[in-house]
Amino acid sequence: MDLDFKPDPSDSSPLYAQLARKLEQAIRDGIYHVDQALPSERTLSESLDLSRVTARKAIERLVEQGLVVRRQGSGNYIAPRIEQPLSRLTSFAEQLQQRGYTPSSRWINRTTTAPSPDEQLRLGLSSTAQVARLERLRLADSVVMAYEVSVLPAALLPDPQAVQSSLYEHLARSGNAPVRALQHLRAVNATPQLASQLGVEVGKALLYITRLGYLASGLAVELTHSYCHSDYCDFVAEMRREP
Ligand code: 16G
Repeated sequence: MDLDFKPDPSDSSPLYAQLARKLEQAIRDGIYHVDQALPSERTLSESLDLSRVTARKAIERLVEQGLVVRRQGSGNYIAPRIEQPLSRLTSFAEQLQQRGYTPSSRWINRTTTAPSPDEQLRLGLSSTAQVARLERLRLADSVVMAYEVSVLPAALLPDPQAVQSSLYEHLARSGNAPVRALQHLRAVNATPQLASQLGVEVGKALLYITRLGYLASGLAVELTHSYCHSDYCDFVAEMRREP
């Protein structure tokens, strides 16, 4: 290993914490690529002359921080990141599949309810219309990337329980996948509830995205609130200057 991960003798903090900090810096500086294997516990301990326990504890800390994911039987890898081009309307499942990850949903709730006044307004619903409400965690492999709540007119999604991993895939089967969307993006701090769902500290900055998706007919099909783990999600916009 060429990188300088050696502990600093003048630093009184525990060796594992020093090593974790140095590895964290290297990851944040982009020294490792997403999905690249982190040096193994053995490589770290042998090359830095540290005990295996120290190397293990340092790696454990990176795992807790969400910077590294463990893959059963093959080692530790730099955690996934999704780069979402803001000009293309894609689903979470598509974004992840493009990058070689396995998308999945951990369901919290799938029900049919009355809409809130805001949902009714934004989805353009009549006062008696019901909505399907889907609340779930979105995972890349085993890593929680986002917490999402999607609200759809019940007329377009009569059976929310039938949605499996991908909402768009399900909607596409009935010809109801959105073809256009308006998306708003801003930063929020994790509330205690969001923090526990995303496995981050309370107050951590999250990307909060609201998507209002429409059918070709102009009918609103989806109002989704996504709270994305900011270490994992990047939004990229290509811009052109008008001639
Ligand atoms: C993305 C969309 C969300 C959409 C979901 C469908 C963002 C910020 N949000 O997470 O609005 O409902 O994809 O994904 O990109 P699915 O088809 O995998 O369920």
